[in-house]
Amino acid sequence: MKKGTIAAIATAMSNSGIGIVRISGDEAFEIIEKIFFTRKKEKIKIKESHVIHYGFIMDGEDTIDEVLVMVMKGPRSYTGEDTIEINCHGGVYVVKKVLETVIKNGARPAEPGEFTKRAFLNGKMDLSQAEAVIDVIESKNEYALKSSVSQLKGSMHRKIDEMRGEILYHTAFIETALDDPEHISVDGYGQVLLDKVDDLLISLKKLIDSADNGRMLKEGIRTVIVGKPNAGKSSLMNLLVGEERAIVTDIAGTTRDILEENVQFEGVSLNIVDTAGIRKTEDVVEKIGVGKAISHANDADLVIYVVDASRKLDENDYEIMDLIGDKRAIVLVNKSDLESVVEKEEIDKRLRKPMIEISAKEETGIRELEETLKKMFFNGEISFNDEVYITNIRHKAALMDARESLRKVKESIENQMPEDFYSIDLMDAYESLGSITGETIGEDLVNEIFSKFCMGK
Ligand SMILES: Nc1nc2c(ncn2[C@@H]2O[C@H](COP(=O)(O)OP(=O)(O)O)[C@@H](O)[C@H]2O)c(=O)[nH]1
Ligand SMILES: [Mg+2]
Repeated sequence: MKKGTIAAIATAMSNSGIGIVRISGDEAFEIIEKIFFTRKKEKIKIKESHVIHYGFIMDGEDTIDEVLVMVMKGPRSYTGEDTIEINCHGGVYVVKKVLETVIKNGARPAEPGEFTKRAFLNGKMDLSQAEAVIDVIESKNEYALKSSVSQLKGSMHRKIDEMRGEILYHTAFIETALDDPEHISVDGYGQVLLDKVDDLLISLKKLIDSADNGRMLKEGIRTVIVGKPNAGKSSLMNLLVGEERAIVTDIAGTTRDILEENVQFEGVSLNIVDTAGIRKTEDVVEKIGVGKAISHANDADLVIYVVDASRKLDENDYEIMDLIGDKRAIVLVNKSDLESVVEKEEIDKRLRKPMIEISAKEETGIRELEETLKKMFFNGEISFNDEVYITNIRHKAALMDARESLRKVKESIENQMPEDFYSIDLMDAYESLGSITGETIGEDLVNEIFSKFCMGK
């Protein structure tokens, strides 16, 4: 660990009510005592932990600001070290001046994420919890927040520890038995281990599969509105967003580029993309738009296919139906305020997807759309249970490595290989899982992870 007492501004760099300068390290108390005075310019001694003092930060004879100073003695602090937090007035200039004064008196500027890195290195949290700290900060919806907080409280840590515990137990048993064959027999142990490995593989599969949901919870469900020109896609977009974001006209080909908006829906984010109407066209710009529409539809978690009820299906509709056949999709039969001529049975026969009649103009059918969404993604109800969701690709990769190693163990058992073969792969799985909690990873990777943190965290 890089030594020294570190300091940084922990709050946003914009004018606000208060701004916080945080200091952590052996000299934190010494430094604050050099610059912190009462109104009568008497020194303030730091004795007790977890108290707040009122006073002034001074740079020599200059009074910089009137502040509150919070004292946390290690290990009872975020970093595990002696920590001072100076609450000053929240002006960008004044907060910077306070930080400068702290640095002049012996601290060095912290690197991004260095406070949390120290918390990790000092054993205050494991790596998965440290990573959850960024996730909490970056949470954009209720779900993302809840799953990050659950990880912060150690849900992932416990899950991983449990699996590692099992693996270690069996490896130790094999090793001891091989060392002491007269007293411990490994006869029939293959079957015992096989059952255990199968259990572990199931747990791993569940976690790995949760990554897709985890991503959707964290970043939002990638939703793409497609349909032929003039079906009412942009009108629907505006209705969902609640404002006139997309241009709506009766001229086919109005939307040429894609337009993305984020909508909150019962605690989940939908990232909705409005696209150019899909049709054969010679217009160069529109063609690019159509290409983009198709590629977005391919990557989507959810496709909303808008059909114009007042027109019959045409070749564009058939092309779209081919495109989205195997995607998670909802059919919205729009313009239900007009006389309906579209062949709904034909759509149903081809797609077998939920179909809802709406009118973007009269704003009807949106409730049904929401109900259908809930059913599709959350089995009818959106409730966060304490299940562990994987929201981090690093974790997912490590779980997949562990799965690979356990599959090799399984193979060795099935091929009746000697027992020492098992333990090598078991230990590999143990190591891979350990990289999630940070027990088995190198300094470089640790540094890389924390460098992505924000300043002052
Ligand atoms: N009657 C009726 N007209 C609609 C409805 N939705 C959209 N429109 C009209 O259909 C035309 C095309 O709408 P727009 O949203 O631009 O379609 P897009 O090309 O699919 O984006 C516009 O004139 C809209 O006012 C609806 O539910 N009912
Ligand atoms: Mg449009």
